[in-house]
Amino acid sequence: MIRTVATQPFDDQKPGTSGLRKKVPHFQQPNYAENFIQAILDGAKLEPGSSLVIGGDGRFFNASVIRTAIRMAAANGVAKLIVGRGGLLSTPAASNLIRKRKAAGGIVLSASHNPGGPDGDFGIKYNIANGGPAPEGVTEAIFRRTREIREYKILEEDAPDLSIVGTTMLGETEVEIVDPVADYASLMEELFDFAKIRAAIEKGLTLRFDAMHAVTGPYAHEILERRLGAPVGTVLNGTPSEDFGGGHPDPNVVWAAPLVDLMMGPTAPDFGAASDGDGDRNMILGRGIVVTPSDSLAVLAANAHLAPGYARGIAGIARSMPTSGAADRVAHKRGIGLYETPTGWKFFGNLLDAGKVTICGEESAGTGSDHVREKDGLWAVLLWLNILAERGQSVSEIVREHWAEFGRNYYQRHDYEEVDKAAAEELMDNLRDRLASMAGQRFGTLVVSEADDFSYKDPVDGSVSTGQGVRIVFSGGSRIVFRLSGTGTVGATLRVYIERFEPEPARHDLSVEEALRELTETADVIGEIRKRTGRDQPDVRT
Ligand code: G16
Repeated sequence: MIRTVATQPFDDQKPGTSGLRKKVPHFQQPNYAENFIQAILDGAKLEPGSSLVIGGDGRFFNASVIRTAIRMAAANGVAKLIVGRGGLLSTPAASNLIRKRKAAGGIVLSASHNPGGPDGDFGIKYNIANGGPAPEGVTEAIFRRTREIREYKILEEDAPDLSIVGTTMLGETEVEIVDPVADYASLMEELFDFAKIRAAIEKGLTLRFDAMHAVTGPYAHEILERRLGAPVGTVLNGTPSEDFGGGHPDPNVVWAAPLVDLMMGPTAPDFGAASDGDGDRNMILGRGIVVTPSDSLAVLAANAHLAPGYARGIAGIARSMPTSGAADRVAHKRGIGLYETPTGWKFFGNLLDAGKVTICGEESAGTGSDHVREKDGLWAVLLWLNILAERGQSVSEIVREHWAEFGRNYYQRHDYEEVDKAAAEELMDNLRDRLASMAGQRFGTLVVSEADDFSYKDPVDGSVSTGQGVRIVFSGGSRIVFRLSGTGTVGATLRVYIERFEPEPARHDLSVEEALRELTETADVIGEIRKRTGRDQPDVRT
């Protein structure tokens, strides 16, 4: 029986960089999640007979909203639902299932790397038929529906038992519960030389993978420990928990500090990695080295041909604008295309679909390829392992050789979190107002060569996205980028991205702080960060 429930629009359901993210209590308001799910189902304009994939990262409230989403999709006439067992699907596994099953799209419940639990964050995003995040045209349509919604539809019957793999009917809708890991693990076996990685592990290559109590635990146990033969205990924090063990499932030096300490210490294994809440981000480490996401993208792009899935070479590379230019140097030297997009994986979809690029990456710990349409944490881990197995060198040797060949882009991102929203917006407006007069200005030894507010015209569909971040470039190529995050849930997060290119190998051993000191000071002068935010220091440096 379909029940039609009267509701009122909420005025704060505009999707951000990656779907709608709010605090759990905010999502728990009556009809809040239902309104957004109905807006997705309306905005997605599904054809009759369509299938949808549904899954999430297992955070607090996931189990309840999954069941609601199933009942609402059934009430709205979706013919078939493919749901991860226990309501779990990593974001890349969801992307893979959408593509493999030719579904019309997917509803993924995740707030990614944001903390979970009853006072933590929750999120809902929609992915389209190519498996990728909905592009702006679709998120705008969803947002418009949230502003005019007056009712939603939900089935009276409860959703089936999600713990049992198999197919049942819910009203007119077929609901198939699938093993969340199997298809994804098979895809990884197609792309990478598992025999070679397994042999390297047998010969003594040691590794640790920190799943951060999040969704990748079951994937990593299956792939790293079972299929690749790494010893039990290789996967740390491998059981998903609703509050991620009380931590932030954010793979960076702050939130994955125990792994970083291990990798910097005397008992470090050869290779370390971590992934985030929904399994799309990654952090890569070697003994004594943390590889920045921007460097990791460049190294993976330069070496991808060593893995069977990319043996024919890569068509091109895409990176988000704030990501360092390290990958550009690889593209230039190899004579392949380099595309600079706004922040957000959704901007890579068209480039991947059109075959213009094979590998994409972002400074925010995301790397991926055309195998799915999301960034993919374990994919990055496996490509690194494949490269290590082929080259027989350490992570540190590979990175240093890379810098010697292509130059080093010193890079750091400074995050000022929970800043007063109005103050952060004024800071950005003030910067924008001064852009036109900035070229030629001198700050210490730095002279501004160009300054703009990044805008992007999609080369495939011609759509234009403006206001994507203020770039200040200095002669010599160093740059500072200012941008407000689109994924925070409290106040505003100011991100300041600082980069300096150093071609000379003799100068590749500076500490990042030392290499970027003058630029960091200049960022405060130009952005008036202290004055406008009242902050002396960023909360997080990655
Ligand atoms: C999302 C997007 C990424 C983006 C990141 C940070 O990642 O998918 O493309 O780079 O947010 O965005 P912002 O700088 O606006 O906070 P995730 O892993 O949070 O879904």
